[in-house]
Amino acid sequence: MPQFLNSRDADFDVRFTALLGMKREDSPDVDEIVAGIIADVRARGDAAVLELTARFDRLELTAQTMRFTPAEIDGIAATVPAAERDALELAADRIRAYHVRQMPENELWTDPDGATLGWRWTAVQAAGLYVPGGLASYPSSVLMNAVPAKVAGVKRLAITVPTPDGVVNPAVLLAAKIAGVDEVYRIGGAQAVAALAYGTGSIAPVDKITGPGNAFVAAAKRRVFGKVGIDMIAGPSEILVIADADNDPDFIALDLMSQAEHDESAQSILITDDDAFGRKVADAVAARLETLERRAIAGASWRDFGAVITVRDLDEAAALADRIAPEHLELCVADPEALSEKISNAGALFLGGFTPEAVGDYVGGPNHVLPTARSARFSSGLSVLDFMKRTTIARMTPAALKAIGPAAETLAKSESLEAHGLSVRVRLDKLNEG
Ligand code: HSO
Ligand code: ZN
Repeated sequence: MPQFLNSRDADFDVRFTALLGMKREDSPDVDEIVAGIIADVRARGDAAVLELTARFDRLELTAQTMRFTPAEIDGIAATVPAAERDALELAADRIRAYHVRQMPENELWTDPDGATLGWRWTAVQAAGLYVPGGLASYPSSVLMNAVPAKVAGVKRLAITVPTPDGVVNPAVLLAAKIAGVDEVYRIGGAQAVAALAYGTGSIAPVDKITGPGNAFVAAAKRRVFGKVGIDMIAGPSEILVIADADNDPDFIALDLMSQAEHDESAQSILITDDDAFGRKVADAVAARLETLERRAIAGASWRDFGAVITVRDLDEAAALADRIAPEHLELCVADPEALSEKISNAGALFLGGFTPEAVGDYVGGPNHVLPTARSARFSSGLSVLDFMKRTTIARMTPAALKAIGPAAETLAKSESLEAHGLSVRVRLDKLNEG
């Protein structure tokens, strides 16, 4: 049974605060092991990666066979059923169309002092995308990472995907192909992250690494941050649904279960202004949990972290949503737009009763790599900007330097940085001579 909370209850605030503070992730401390793996890859390059792959993935590779050839990718991708291929293509098209609109503008203007100022956006040269193996080897996540990178203009995009015992999800390779990925390597774990960050004899280093992974991958991403950029360290999935009594309880139950089935540590919360409706949704969840294929995972998530919260009105729901700062927020109410304007802390919004969150996981267009663990208070989902950087531009005319240079000189003096001040002064002197 999930927790039932009611904002009218005296202990509501204490219980709600406890819900927010729940520690959901029990990530093992693997940092020491990861530090050793990274050091080994830095020192021995390919040899280390190949040895670790043999040990962890039971796969004997060489520097040559580490990388899938284009012919191998084509052959394996061709085994994906046509319906799945069509769906991936539709998803890629929609994700591309959405992310093209995120492309930022360069700016350049001349201010009243005569200074020309602005900035210019450029793509990172090379990016690496980590794709998990096994159960969470999601082709949709390949698209969500690779398509924005290519839209941003990343020239070289490399994927690493572990293939334990040589097994790979063919749809992952097809998604990589559809997205225009340039290189795919059969490696995983901290050794793959290290290879992408530092390079080996046969893998050139990248500038930015994105993509989800297990505790080893997360620790490795933290460790290589600074040498390369990283996206974020994603935690278990979350969904908050705000729904009024005009919904079908079974629809809402399935929306809650769609994230619960990701992970035993996922969190699904319903906020409603109708207590009886909340009970009906909980009953519908219980019924679905009898048969869902992933009932063990979804059931554990719902039992340990699920919650049904009854509030007095939707304004109260909006205020609670902002405190939760969920990864995904569904607004299944009569006027979702109006309600959405009252909420600012959410990774992704899904408006109205016909927008199940799962549509956003696959084909809506917006990215499904989103801030978790309440980080939507200060961060955003993956976008083209994650694969770009901004260079500022300044050009002074002589008149502009005359106008603003003396203030720079004064500040340089106050900071006791003589060469700073002199670099301005010698130019001003020359201008004053002329
Ligand atoms: N909902 C997940 C992403 C995903 N769903 C991939 C299905 N496949 C992110 O929270
Ligand atoms: Zn999902």
